Amino acid sequence: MSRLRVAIQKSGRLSEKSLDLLKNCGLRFARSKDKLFWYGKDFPVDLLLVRDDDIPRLLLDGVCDLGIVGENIASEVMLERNGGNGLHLLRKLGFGHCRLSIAIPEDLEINDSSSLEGLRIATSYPELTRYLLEQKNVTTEIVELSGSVEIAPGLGTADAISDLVSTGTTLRANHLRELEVIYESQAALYSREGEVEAEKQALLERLLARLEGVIQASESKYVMLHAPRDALDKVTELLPGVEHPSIMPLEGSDRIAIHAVCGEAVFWEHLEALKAVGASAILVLPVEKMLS
Ligand code: PRT
Ligand code: ZN
Repeated sequence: MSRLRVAIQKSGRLSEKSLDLLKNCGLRFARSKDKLFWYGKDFPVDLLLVRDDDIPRLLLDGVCDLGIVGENIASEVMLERNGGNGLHLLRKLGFGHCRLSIAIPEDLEINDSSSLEGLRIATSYPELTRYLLEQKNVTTEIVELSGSVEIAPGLGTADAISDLVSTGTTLRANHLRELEVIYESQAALYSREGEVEAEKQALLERLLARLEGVIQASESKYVMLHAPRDALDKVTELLPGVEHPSIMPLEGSDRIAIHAVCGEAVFWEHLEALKAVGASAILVLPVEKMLS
């Protein structure tokens, strides 16, 4: 019987969320001693725990069928190995958000990337940076560094950097200013481009349906409330991302109970607006599983 092999990051920013996501899809693993290969117990999906940089290559080489990795790494390796092709993005996963930005010393008077022409840019993403700047018709000298890119301008080995940013703290600490975002990234599930044998394809589709359910459930809330019968339209309009609410009469009252799954975030502002049109007893509950 076919089994799917999924590569995830062993330890780092994406590890815990990648594993949680697969566990929430009902996957259970027997951990092996070397900790690199985890055998799937109830569902024929095994895990390979590796460095994130190796994941796109393991997919391209056919060692794994699926991989969870940042789009930044997948794009870099595809450009390096395959002219930008070879992997198929199946689903963005909603975590590991960051951006690849050009940053320059605070005192350098440049206002956009077109002024970078001919300058030296330090980065751990040489292919992606070169490709994205070429798209903007800017030619630079790329200085490839494997880490601590942010100190290159201070050391005089580069004029600017192209690096991942999330909060911007690292840039500020190194007296750098974010000039331009050139690429947005988040963790995503990838497969290899091309045909897959039927049995594996069926397994993949089952896993994807569960994944979709888990992601949708985590973004959804179940809302219950009471409201005047004639406020139904207003209430439905105010519930974020709702299509078909359930309506139930309340015994001996001109009020009704409304239950709905909200597909978008529910904020205090939404609840206050609902209260203002007459809603009461408003409850917001998490949704654990969902299969549509
Ligand atoms: O050991 P291994 O090779 O597996 O891990 P790694 O050290 O290469 O990667 P890791 O765990 O640091 O990051 C994994 C992935 O997380 C990256 O490929 C991105 O897709 C994503 N990610 C999200 C980030 C960040 N946010 C991030 N802020 N990756 C790196 N950073 C670094 C950035 O390089 C810079 O040094 O954090 C610093 C900037 O952060 P702020 O918050 O100061 O702006
Ligand atoms: Zn890495």
